[in-house]
Amino acid sequence: MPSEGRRGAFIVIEGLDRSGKSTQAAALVSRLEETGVSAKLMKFPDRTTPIGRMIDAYLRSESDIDDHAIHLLFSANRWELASNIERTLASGTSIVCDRYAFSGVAFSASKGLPFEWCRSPDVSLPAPDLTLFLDISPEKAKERGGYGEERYEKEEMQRRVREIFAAIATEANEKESWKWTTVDAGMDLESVSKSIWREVESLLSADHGPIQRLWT
Ligand code: FDM
Ligand code: MG
Repeated sequence: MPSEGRRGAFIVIEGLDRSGKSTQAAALVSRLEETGVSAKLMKFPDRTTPIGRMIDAYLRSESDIDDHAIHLLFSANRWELASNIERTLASGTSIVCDRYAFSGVAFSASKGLPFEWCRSPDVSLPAPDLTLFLDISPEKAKERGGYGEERYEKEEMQRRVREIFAAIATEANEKESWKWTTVDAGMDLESVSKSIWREVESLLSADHGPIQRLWT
């Protein structure tokens, strides 16, 4: 139950493939619940919706979609769940989200689409209260069993994506419009969990205020 009608926190976990995002996101939800904080796991792309199924087919190379069009579908996939995010937070439940709009920009911009263009469809989505960027070198990521078969799981692409994530981090920290923290994801699972929990604990002890809007 929310205490004094306090809204939930919106925590986003970003990073490259094989950085441990999904594992850490699930672990964080469990830890929050153990601590008595109601929490829900979300992930983007959410492949279960009709738009999500189109994205899934694209990622598995079962369909070809223009780079701009697929970018807009990824964004639409967030917009179709935006009111759900707002309702959940308002009800006092926190959200841990595996990827969000930063992945949207990083992956599409790495294909050569203009950065500003990539950002625009996501402007004014609910903004995270905390973004944890799990940083890992593409070499180290590769050691963790290599990439799978999906469209973007290639070392060259991951390298470019990492550079764009770094640019987003710099901008986020300069403007301080939302809190972005880089976590060294090359450490063992336990150490990464500990770093994440330190950040989350300080977030939870602070007052969140109203939900911010992304890039406004
Ligand atoms: N991805 C993810 C994008 O290209 N744009 C987006 O907006 C999002 C959320 O989809 F390669 C890419 C990132 C990744 C792929 O993601 C599938 P998961 O986390 O592996 O399902
Ligand atoms: Mg993947």
